[in-house]
Amino acid sequence: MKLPSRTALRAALGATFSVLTVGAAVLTASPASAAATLGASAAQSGRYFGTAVAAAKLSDSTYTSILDREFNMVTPENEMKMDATEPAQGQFSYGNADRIVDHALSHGMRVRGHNLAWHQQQPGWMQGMEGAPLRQALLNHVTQVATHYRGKIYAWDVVNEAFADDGSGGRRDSNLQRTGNDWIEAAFRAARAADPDAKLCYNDYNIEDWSAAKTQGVYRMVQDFRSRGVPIDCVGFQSHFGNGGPPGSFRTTLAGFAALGVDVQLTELDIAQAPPAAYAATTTACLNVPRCTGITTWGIRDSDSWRSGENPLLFDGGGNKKAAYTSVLDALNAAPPVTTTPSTPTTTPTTTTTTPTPTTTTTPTTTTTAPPPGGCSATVSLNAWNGGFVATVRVTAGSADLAAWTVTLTVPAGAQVTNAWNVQHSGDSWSNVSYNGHVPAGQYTEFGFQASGSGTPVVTGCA
Ligand code: 9MR
Repeated sequence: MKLPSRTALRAALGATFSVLTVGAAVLTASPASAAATLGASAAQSGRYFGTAVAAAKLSDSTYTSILDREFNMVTPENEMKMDATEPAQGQFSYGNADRIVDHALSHGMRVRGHNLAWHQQQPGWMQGMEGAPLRQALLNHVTQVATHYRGKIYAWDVVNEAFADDGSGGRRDSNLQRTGNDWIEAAFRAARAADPDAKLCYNDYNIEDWSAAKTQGVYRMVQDFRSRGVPIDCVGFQSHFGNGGPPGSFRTTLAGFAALGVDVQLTELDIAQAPPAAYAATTTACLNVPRCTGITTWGIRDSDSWRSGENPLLFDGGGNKKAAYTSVLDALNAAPPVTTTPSTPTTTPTTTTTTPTPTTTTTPTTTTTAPPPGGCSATVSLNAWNGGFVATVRVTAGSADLAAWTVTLTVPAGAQVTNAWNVQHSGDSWSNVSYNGHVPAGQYTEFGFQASGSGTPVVTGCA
């Protein structure tokens, strides 16, 4: 995309598969606990704060010291694009992207994959392709890249910027679009098959204003995908703003998409001249929408920005915090703590609903029990931050259907469970609730809980 000369510029996001929420508790967060970094302050309300990262800058110690201190989500700025990962057809190149992913994961950050399909940044061999061969090449690309990173990606921008800027609310013309209007859903299905645990997002710019035709066009697509079971979990709002900041309807837009059952995220935030009030308004728009699960700025220092002439980021060229940094930090620290509202199981216990989204971070850790034949096994994925964690426990049936299950799981000493969902528990015994006891052979269900404190929950049994 080209840098627009006007004010509003661009936008990206993730959803969560969970069943219904049971039980509730309120985290206590006192003002005295105001966090000192963007990542930690976002974590207090269960969100993340991320940045775009360029592999070439990982050798710059000023850059990495800010990155490692402040952020807990990373988006490779260019290194996962199609031209970077498949420079010759069928020959994949992951060196620079791997360096970013390795840095992020080894520093307790998560990764947003950007992106699997885009009309721009296509490798030369693809630019000249059309029709069925292009469709096949696209789906192979999605499959190969998502498979390479399987298990390492929090959310993928599966498709980027596929809608037109002409006020029609329709699709953008491109060689990909000309392979058939179903190219986007085909890409999402291929991505889900390759990495079932990554959240799959559509990412675009100039979709922040609820009244814009482009916003409504994307909304209709997401609505259609949700109604037909196309696997989409999230929408990314790039949020490249002029110095006026976000449109007044931004919160409405985020809430409107979230109501479709997807998570929403601000994926490429930058604001011309970085007015503190505009940054605060943008941050607050996200904080006011429970399913707005995180914010990513498109670079760290002004000198790192694709719009460097407009000084649009939170750190100046010397790596110093700008006034906008403080306004974002203060807004994040003012956010209410995570709460989960109890909900009643409905007639369709398999639907996805409330998302106690485990957002903050550290490298997910997993513990497993051996699956006894005919019994069940349980694995724990952990997303931890300084002072707390969210555990997601997957209960997998063995060779026979489960009618009910109980996982024996010990919470680390000193940690205190503040809320749990899809489970009833007493001491170390965690059992199914009314709607998730039946697990067909070889299938799984998940429950989760949030805790203050630290350490790793240990599973010692599943029956
Ligand atoms: O910041 C990116 C810049 O370095 C690249 O030259 C450009 C083209 O690949 O992409 C920029 O990032 C874009 C992002 O991938 C998608 N949304 C718009 C971003 C700014 O152009």
